[in-house]
Amino acid sequence: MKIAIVCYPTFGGSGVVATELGLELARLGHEIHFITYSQPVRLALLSPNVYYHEVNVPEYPLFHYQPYELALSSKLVDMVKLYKIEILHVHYAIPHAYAGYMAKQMLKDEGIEIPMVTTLHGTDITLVGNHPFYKPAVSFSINKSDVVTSVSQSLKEDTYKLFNIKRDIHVIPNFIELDKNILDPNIPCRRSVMAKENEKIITHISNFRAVKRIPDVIKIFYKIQQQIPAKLMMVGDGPEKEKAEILCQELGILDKVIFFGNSNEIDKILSYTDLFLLPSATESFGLAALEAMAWGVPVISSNSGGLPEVNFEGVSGFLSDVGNIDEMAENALKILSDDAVLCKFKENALSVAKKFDIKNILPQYVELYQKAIKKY
Ligand code: GMT
Repeated sequence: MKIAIVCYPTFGGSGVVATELGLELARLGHEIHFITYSQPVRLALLSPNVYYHEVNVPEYPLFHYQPYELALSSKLVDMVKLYKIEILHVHYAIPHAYAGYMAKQMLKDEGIEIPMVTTLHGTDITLVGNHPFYKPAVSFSINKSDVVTSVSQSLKEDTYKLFNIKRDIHVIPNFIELDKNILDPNIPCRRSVMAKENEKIITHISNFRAVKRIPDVIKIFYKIQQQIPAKLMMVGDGPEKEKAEILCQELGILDKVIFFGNSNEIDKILSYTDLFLLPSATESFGLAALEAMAWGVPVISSNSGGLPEVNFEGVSGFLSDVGNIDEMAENALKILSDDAVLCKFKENALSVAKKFDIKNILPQYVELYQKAIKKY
């Protein structure tokens, strides 16, 4: 199949999922065209069957806001015609599903019919898309998609609750490429850069937005390090980062916390991690938690949104109500204080992650694509 993938090219989960999906489809021999405003961070361009088409939005002083949707829909039309693309897969409803629908209409006018799959990722429904300023356009473009998928059952239910959706929503969970999780033995062990031998390594990875409840991460760690020697790895960047650094200083733990910023060494960091923290206010799936589990790292998370579908209570970690940092810290200590318990949770985390192996998930997308193409 010739498939166009539209996504955000940044470190966010939706862009990561879209990129990994495209790369795996390309490995299977499909022709994949990524269409976005810059090269997706995890995209290796020198892969067979992979194309990247940049959407350029010329700056024009008349425009207070540059019209990205317009440029994207025009680019989609041009690329579909040029490469004879058979299906559009847009990740994140805003504005991608909207631009995709416009492209479909323009193509129809020229006698080209092409199906569109829209994958809902979370904030496009629960935080941003739900805003009254966007809601009619988001409802419309979801209803006009040929196939709609969501990354968890919880997100599917939220979508039906928040919007007037008349279409079926197929739940296809996010995935992980487990075969990739092997560190190059030629790269020297760098655990010592992060922590001393006797210190446990605790990690949080996110875009440091308010929804991630960064102060909770710090406060949970504060309680943990009072009981056992530990270090906290804070990976990622965003609006809450500076406040987090100040909080660490106020609590007197700045020397026990490393702020990495956006890192390309996530695999290395996770491979040395003992526990992952994700106390988010809402999380449609929690891809970062799954990535940690795939390295055999247990997870302490909130129980919001789709997290219970990924982190299994008492198996791969523990889940608590949002904001219950005392319980989260207690559960973290339950896991970390006894090496035998930690070892069991590590094993469990990896076996839960195996359920989300890309090999099990990818055929579900392929089947939907094939059915959608056949219908046209
Ligand atoms: O978590 C974010 O703020 C980024 C956002 C995104 O669109 O990249 O993540 C959402 O999509 C991810 C991939 O499907 C999910 O794993 C995240 O749970 C979801 N974030 C939220 O629902 C807050």
